Amino acid sequence: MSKYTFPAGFLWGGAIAANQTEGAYREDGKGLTTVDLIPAGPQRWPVMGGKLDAFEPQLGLMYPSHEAIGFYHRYKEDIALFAEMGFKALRVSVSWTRIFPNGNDTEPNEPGLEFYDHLFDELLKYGIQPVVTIAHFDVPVHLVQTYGSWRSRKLVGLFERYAITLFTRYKDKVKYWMTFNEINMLLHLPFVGAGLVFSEGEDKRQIQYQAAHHQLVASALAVKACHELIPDAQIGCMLAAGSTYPYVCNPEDVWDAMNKDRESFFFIDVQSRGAYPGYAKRFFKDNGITVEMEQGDEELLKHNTVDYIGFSYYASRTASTDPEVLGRMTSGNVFGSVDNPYLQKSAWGWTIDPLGFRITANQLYDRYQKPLFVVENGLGAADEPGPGGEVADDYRIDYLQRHIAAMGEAIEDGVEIIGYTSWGPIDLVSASTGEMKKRYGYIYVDKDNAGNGTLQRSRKKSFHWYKQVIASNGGNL
Ligand code: BGP
Repeated sequence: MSKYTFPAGFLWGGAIAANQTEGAYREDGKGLTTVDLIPAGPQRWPVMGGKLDAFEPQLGLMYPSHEAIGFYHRYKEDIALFAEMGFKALRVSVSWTRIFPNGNDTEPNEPGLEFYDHLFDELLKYGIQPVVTIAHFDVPVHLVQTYGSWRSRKLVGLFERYAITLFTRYKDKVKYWMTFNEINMLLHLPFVGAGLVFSEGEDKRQIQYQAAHHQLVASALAVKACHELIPDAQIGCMLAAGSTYPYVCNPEDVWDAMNKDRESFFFIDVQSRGAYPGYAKRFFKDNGITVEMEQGDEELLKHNTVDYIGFSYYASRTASTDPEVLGRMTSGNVFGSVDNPYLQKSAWGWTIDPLGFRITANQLYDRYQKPLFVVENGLGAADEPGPGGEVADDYRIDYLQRHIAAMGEAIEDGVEIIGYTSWGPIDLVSASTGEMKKRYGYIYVDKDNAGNGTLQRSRKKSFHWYKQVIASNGGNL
């Protein structure tokens, strides 16, 4: 029996994204999107960082996301399983190129709109609230080719039109929205976050911050439109969160850790407080970055701030200014964190830090004083079914149990949290590796890294555990 009390109506559930689950990447008129061009394997990281050779999938490379887990055709079966676990919410994303295959088409693609109509109807049938991310790591490839993606102001209006199309169509079905998934990822994986491709010798930071401004303006326009078109909806931002600790108490490390956090907070400071913070202006000045704004941008940002702070939390980060410590950086983390000797790590080198979750939640609430929504959290592991066919994922239960307890503590600390949608309630394609091997699900999907398997779904041990967590509103961890 846990000692935590979660608010009535707390939104327990899970979170998935179109490109990591749907597959059907060219069906029913869908256009190519940036994520369709990111292969698994050694080319993945260079492409995610903005080195792209061709604007179409390449022969001989693997793109597991093209089929993914076939959610596009199996969503009814999957939603029935989520309903069996008692989900109150499912976070999904809409694939931009199902709606506007080229991003700048004159009319939206009706079959794409219908797919999400059916998806939302199916969720609502079970009383599951759809929580919709408008852009989860995808930009229409046509817009990358034609305008250089978010480096161009042109994307602002096209995104606004896309968002308005969604609000108008789904206003009676969707009451929770989010603009850009992990908006700060634009700085770390620019092709993933903003479809940015760089040529040799370009000033990347200048381009990234200009693109960031365009996304921030686009986000504010979407907030404005959402408030006008669906007055009873809530629309939030989404941050890849995780506090940064100083490696030692040397003030140099403390200052470095603070600035690393500010790199991320910058986006939310604009989206939630409505203005560019002083530290960002100083950073631009010191680094010769000029962010071009149009007249009216500042007013727009000021008056169209988000209703809640959505965030993902997987791990905390650690910063050091000591060259010797920096030499021991952990591999495979996009934030350039150094090893924290107090913490264990997952098989993929992500720190496991439940107290860090409580710290992060407190920090975000102290800073923004707005409701928080935990829209991703979970443990990626290489699950193997046992002899009886069931995955006994006690390690996942342990991770989630400790993190949900930390969230309970944060709520006791006075932090307002409206929901918790753990990442990948059904196994899906990993964003960082592009593979199936790194699994997060309560539901196992029979598909291996080479793409073999029946795609059959089966319940893991954690399925039964999460079901009773939800049934007891977190009382039974
Ligand atoms: C976040 C993304 C998700 C998701 C998750 C887990 O950054 O919003 O799309 O994939 O991380 O990451 P990974 O799949 O690399 O384990």
